[in-house]
Amino acid sequence: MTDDSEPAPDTKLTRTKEGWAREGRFLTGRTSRPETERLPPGQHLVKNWPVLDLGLTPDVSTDRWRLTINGAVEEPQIWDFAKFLMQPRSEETTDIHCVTTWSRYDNRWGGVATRELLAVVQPKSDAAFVALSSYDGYSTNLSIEDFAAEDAMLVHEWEGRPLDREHGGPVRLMVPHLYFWKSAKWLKAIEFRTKDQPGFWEVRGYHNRGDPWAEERYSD
Ligand SMILES: Nc1nc2c(c(=O)[nH]1)N[C@H]1C(S)=C(S)[C@@H](COP(=O)(O)O)O[C@H]1N2
Ligand SMILES: [Mo]
Repeated sequence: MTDDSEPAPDTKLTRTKEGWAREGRFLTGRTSRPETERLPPGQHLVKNWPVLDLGLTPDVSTDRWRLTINGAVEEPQIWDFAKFLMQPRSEETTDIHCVTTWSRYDNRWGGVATRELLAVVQPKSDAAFVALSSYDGYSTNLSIEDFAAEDAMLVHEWEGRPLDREHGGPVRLMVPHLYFWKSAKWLKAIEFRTKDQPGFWEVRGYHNRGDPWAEERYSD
């Protein structure tokens, strides 16, 4: 496991993706809606499941995994893996859309719906954003509405098996209506906030929201 205070690495991929944001790479200028077009503009389908991250793969066993949920909530939580498994279970089959232009259809997930988590922690009325942080030092941000999407989940299973470590196991976020960089792997903390806090890619030229059908790839 990597140290929490370790700065995010300046890898070749990180520098390349920052360059894409500056150039507006892959923008088609088209807009489409999920109801009419399953594949968002500028995306292509893949059958395999690529691994994308900062190049660190934290080794967090289910024994040592903890999820801290705090900030503007009535009932802050620290869940261990057993407590996570005690929450009502959900299953969803969703598509993945990565900003680097690959999409993958029909991923079957098992885990806990974000709506179940919201029911437990009870966000205060002025909580408008969530800040997610991960065991590799990664961070990302969502509006509370996007976090609360009906099909958004904290997932620990993929295709009926434990989620692979390289894909964010033991537990990652899965928010299917936004680009996949919003779906933090190796989830460590969820902070409910009254003010937004842009994350790793959001401060490096990527869009604050990231709707694939509106091609919200970059910040301008
Ligand atoms: N903790 C963490 N979560 C992360 C990332 C990361 O580097 N660290 N990368 C994001 C990006 S850019 C993508 S496309 C997806 C990739 O998930 P996958 O490797 O399972 O395909 O994870 C997202 N979540
Ligand atoms: Mo990505």
